[in-house]
Amino acid sequence: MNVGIGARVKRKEDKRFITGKGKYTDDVRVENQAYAAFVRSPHAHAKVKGIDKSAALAMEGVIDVLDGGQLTGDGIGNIICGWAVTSKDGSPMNMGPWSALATDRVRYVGDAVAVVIAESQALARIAAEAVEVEYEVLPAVASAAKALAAGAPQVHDNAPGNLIFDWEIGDAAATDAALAGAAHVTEISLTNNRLSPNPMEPRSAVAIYDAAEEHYTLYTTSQNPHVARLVLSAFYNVAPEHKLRVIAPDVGGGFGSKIYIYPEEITCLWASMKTGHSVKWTGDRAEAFMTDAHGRDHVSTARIGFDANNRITGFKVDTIANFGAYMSLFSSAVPTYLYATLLSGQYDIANIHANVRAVYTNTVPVDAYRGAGRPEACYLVERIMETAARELGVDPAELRRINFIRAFPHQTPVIMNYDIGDFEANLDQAMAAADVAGFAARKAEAAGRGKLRGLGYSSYIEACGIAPSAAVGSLGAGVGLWESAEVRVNPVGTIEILTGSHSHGQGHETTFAQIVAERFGLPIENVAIVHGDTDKVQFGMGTYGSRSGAVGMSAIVKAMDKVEAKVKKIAAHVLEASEDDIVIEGGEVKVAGTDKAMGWHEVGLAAYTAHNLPPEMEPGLKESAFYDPANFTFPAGTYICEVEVDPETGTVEIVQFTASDDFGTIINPMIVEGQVHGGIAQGVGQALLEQVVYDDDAQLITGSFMDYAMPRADDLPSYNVNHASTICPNNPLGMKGCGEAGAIGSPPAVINAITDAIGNNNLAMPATPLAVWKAIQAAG
Ligand code: MCN
Repeated sequence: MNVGIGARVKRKEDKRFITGKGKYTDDVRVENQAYAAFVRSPHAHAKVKGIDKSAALAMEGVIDVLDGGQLTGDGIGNIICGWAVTSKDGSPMNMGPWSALATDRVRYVGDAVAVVIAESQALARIAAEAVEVEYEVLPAVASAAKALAAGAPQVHDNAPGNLIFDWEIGDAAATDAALAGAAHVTEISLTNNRLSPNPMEPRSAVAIYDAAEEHYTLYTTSQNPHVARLVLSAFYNVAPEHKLRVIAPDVGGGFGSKIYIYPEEITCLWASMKTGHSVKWTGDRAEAFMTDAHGRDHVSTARIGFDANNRITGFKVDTIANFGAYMSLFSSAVPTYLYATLLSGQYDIANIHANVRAVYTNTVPVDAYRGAGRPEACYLVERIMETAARELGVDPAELRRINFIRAFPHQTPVIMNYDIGDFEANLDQAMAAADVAGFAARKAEAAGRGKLRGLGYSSYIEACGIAPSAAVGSLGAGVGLWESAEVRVNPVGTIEILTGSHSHGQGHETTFAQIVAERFGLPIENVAIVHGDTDKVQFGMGTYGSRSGAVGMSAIVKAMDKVEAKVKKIAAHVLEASEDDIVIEGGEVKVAGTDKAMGWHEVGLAAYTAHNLPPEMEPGLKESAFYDPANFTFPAGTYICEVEVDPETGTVEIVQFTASDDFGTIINPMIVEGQVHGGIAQGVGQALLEQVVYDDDAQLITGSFMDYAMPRADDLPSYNVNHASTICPNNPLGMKGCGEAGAIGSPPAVINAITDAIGNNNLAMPATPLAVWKAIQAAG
């Protein structure tokens, strides 16, 4: 059976997942186990005047109640954002202090004030209710626009006017001039609705302190355990790196929300040392809604200019980004380096300028959620293109076609250098697959039934493979995000791949094994993937930004190159041939054109039984590599959504959703399709259903699945997913990421389709039946 590149190999990991044998953090059972429950602020903004722990401490089985004063007293550092963004006046970002347990002030509903450690989870929760916190309630603000207004409540003393930074990219004067001279200017204002990530597995942590060794182990729901260890050590002062092991076992989805180090992980580690117990915390769904980093929450206005031939002359954007109450690890990168740098979309635009203001509010921190910045860019670009097409009276596909970038590499005015693509091929493929030619007839037929049909396009582009050190360095932003891998051939000829990537649903155990099995001609069962443990894997930057294929697998290829070179030397020595004549073929290491061959078990044995090796060669057969990409990869494509709207009720049915994606070389089409399906489901969720709502006092209104609508099977169509690929020239496998595309490309396609159907462009996400019905009434 072909298991190599392009094969639809079933996921190896699914056996344990679908038989309930996955091992998640909450499944970890250790000796001396105690449980943590957090005392959380019910107020969005308040001074903490006092904490009365006595009732909780008096309960039998309560081990301790710890607070922020004790935590900071022990030298535990503040949570910080690691990516510097400098305001246009040269000033650094205003980062407010964030202690894992609040000391004097709470800044959002759910901010942790104290932690109860008890002998059972139930007791810990009951005791947490018994902790009396005296608050002095302060005025609060939830909306970023309101937080910028004069007289708004101040979230942090060191961020006057709640402004974190006021950043710009591109040439303002040239863009203004281009718009002034344009034959037509289209203007749009829109909100990118705030979302809750909702992975199936809530966050969890188990901290184990070994007093004899002064050593900590943390099991946690992390997408990047090595980065967790690094920041826990370097920034938060929990333990020196060599005294801390971080393990991310099976993780039930992350979607970006498990990148960061959260207060609970820091607190559990510290509480374990403090109490002498192992400390476990598993959040419930309400805590997830309250405390998992949210996504999106942008308010933007944009103007785009066209010349008389409908070619874009300039694009100007002003965005306000809600950061919530604190800055988390990557938050500053999201509306800047991951958003504004993609505002050129698929189009040849000479002049772009974007201004981004990042703002504190009394809401939970906002950071990456599937796509992180790129969905916001795509939504703005693709909504304004569709709006412009309607204003200009040009077919929306044609307006895109006129403006597509056709020559590569292409340098945009907002930093990105697109390496390769064929945007027209994706548009053509999507239009054919969606039968756009037959749309008019379908619309007429639907009208006969009293229904409104609409068609919406979205030609998206994103930057994945985060992040080339050179690009990151030139942005002055922080660390380069390379990846590392180790390939170990065991003495019996099986192979272990140790990778710094972390799979939490993406199927790495299968796709990573596929490239190794194919390269060395081994059965896929003989290849194991090891990940998620800082004691086993040398280092890693983890999984986000659809980087594990393009960056993580490239590191594996680099390590395999080294292994192959050594294998050839060993075989040449044992088989008494020239190294140049050794080939790896059909699962054997052979002398080309002869029947002299070694199986992998013989090569493995030779490598470890040193007497078989050339005299100058070290024993063993394992190699490691670090791979730093030369550029981002640029997945792109066109999505076409067709909807039918019931004008009586405003109900929207997606009758057809067609995708044409360019992901470069595809390793496993089945896994890639699954990624696209999942991404589109989340994009449809954003477009039609999902929205985090805080009231004017910054109380969270959507605190459960009763209030926050996730897409269900009957909200989603059967997808029509197609591929038209260009091979990425910047990594050895020619891959581009696929993990976020669906969530990036789909929201504008859905909203463009609904607005087309109802004849009113003024419709915000989520397009609930009520919102759509109102828009229909407004359109008359
Ligand atoms: N792949 C492939 N061919 C390609 C590209 C990728 O076969 N041309 C395969 C890869 O080998 C990998 C999978 O597709 O098995 C996804 O690869 P990639 O696009 O590199 O993305 P990552 O593995 O880095 O995953 C991150 C991405 C992100 S950023 C989010 S958010 C997201 C997503 O993946 N979160 C997910 N998909 C998710 N899927 C699940 N089930 N759960 C999440 O939390």
